[in-house]
Amino acid sequence: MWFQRITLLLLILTTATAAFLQNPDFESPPLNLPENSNSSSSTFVLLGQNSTVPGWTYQGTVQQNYSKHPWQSYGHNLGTWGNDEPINLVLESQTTDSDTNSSCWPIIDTMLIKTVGVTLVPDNGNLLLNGGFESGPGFLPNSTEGVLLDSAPSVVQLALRQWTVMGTVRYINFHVPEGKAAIEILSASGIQTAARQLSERSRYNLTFTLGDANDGCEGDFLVGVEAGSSAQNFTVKSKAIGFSLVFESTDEPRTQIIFTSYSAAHTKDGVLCGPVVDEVILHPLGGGSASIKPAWLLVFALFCIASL
Ligand SMILES: [Ca+2]
Repeated sequence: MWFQRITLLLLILTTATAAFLQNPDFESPPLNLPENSNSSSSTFVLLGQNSTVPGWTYQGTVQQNYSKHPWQSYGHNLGTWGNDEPINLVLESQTTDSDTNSSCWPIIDTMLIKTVGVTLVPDNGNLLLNGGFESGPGFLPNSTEGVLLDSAPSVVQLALRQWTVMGTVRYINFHVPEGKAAIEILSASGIQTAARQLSERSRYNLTFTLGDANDGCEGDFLVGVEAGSSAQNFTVKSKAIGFSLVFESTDEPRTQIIFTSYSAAHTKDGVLCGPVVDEVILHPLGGGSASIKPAWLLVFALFCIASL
């Protein structure tokens, strides 16, 4: 079986709707190939001026790639648009001063657009939204490598809702401690979220699960956890285990919750890997609801009424 992919040298563009892309995996072969091209004997086939890729237009130099490589999937937030509103999806490689003469360029393959709900609902009194990482980018069918998430200039550009990424993390759907997704923190990277409207000078309990993704990572992991003014390091073995950190809120309007991996780990194949975090839950110490500000309760009550 051929694996057909596009080498992107300048710019490739398609028209998309919220739930549909034509030829998202480039399995429909290009048309009107130059006469001297032969995809059965060549890894790369240069597309001619009159060649067309179903569902796509392109500018610059583009090649069809028939080889098989190890791949990495990335997730990105595309923002919002109206129902049935067509959009242009543009993928463009960019040069830097150091590689203007480079002959190596990115290869792209399957694209998946997943719609997500507008509102996240608090889960079982958890003061953090999306603490179980269940709202994030989609996974490609039969994919086992997860989805890489890089740090983004703005939180709205990140496909993992309510969290920001420092460095690079992997969104995974395998060997997950809870639900259908979790975060694997790669070397020297981290994730951060914020709890809002906590009562001042009140004590809270942050619980979370740490483990590994069963992906061949070797050794123990050192994970730093910060909550408000409290910070503690945790040594993580392979088996997923629950941990907790008690902290006292400050008078800041937002209390930052941060997980950082201090371990530089690789699998035996040389792929970056790291500790997995899931089930991040924030509760007032003692489990009562008195530590939630009345304004926050009012917002939640209005949301419930609006949902009826
Ligand atoms: Ca989860």
